[in-house]
Amino acid sequence: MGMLVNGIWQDDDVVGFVRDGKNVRFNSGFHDWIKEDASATFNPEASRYALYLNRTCPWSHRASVTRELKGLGSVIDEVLLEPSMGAQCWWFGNSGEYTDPAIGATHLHELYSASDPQFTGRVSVPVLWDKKLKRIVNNDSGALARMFNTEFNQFAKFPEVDFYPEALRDEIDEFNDYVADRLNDGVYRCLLAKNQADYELAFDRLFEALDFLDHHLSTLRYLLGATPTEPDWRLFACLVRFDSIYYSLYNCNLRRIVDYPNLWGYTRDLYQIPNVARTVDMEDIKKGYYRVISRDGIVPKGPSIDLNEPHSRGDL
Ligand SMILES: N[C@@H](CCC(=O)N[C@@H](CS)C(=O)NCC(=O)O)C(=O)O
Repeated sequence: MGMLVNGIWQDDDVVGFVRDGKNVRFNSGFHDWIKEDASATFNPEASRYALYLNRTCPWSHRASVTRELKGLGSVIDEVLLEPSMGAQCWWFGNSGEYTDPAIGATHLHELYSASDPQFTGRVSVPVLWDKKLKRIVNNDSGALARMFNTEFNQFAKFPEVDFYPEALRDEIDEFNDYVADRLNDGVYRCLLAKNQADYELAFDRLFEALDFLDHHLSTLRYLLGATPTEPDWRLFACLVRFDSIYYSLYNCNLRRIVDYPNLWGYTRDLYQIPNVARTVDMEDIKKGYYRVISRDGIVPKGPSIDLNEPHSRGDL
């Protein structure tokens, strides 16, 4: 897939950064934190930061949905990249629809090497760019969602929305890990397994988790009760892509989400929260995955899924 080594793009991955069925997650690279503190390099400010992402990526999704639901749309810019990867990973494409307002980059890796000319690592979305210091602040989706949740409340339209409430932090951390391991990474382990046994193990762990979550959500509206928290958005990002992408393209085909009564209602419930739908572009999602991973690049027309179908999760 390719990566940066000492700030230079190269087409092959180097040892320690090769993705396969056993290694699916790597150190993101940039871990600075935005904080209201006179001594901090990065303070919360309106119009200072830009979130780079595309609609394909489920990790970007947790940051973009937090930005929407906190009401930070006019505080933190959003810069979209082309949904499908090019020869040098994420890029702005050649349709003219996507451009980089910061440094006129054609590829995302240029923003990485502009931030750290010696950067070695994978070039991933999402990325939070500081327009003032002209560098990446952080490229870890969990950290970005957390910062949007807690550090921008003075500018947020909905400061009262809290996806990491103090009283639930231990349970949230636990569910975050479970969803990351079993679902977000679990589908990739199915895709990238190098042999039948590894694939079957990944497949069984994935569906065991979906069965467990379907049961868990039979009595609770959201993972931790009556309001959504961080792990709900991590799970949503996987579930909303599942039937269109992972079921067919990633060989995760024991059951679809529409076959799980509770998970399917839960996915619609989250989707129908105001402003969530604008973070989901199923056509872009399909293009992003199929054009790159399927052998012929053909994007399937189906399945036909109605995320707006009413749900009765409000009764729980
Ligand atoms: N560290 C990242 C990982 C995100 C991630 O895996 N993004 C994928 C897109 S969905 C990516 O950009 N992959 C490119 C690569 O790893 O080379 C995070 O959690 O924010």
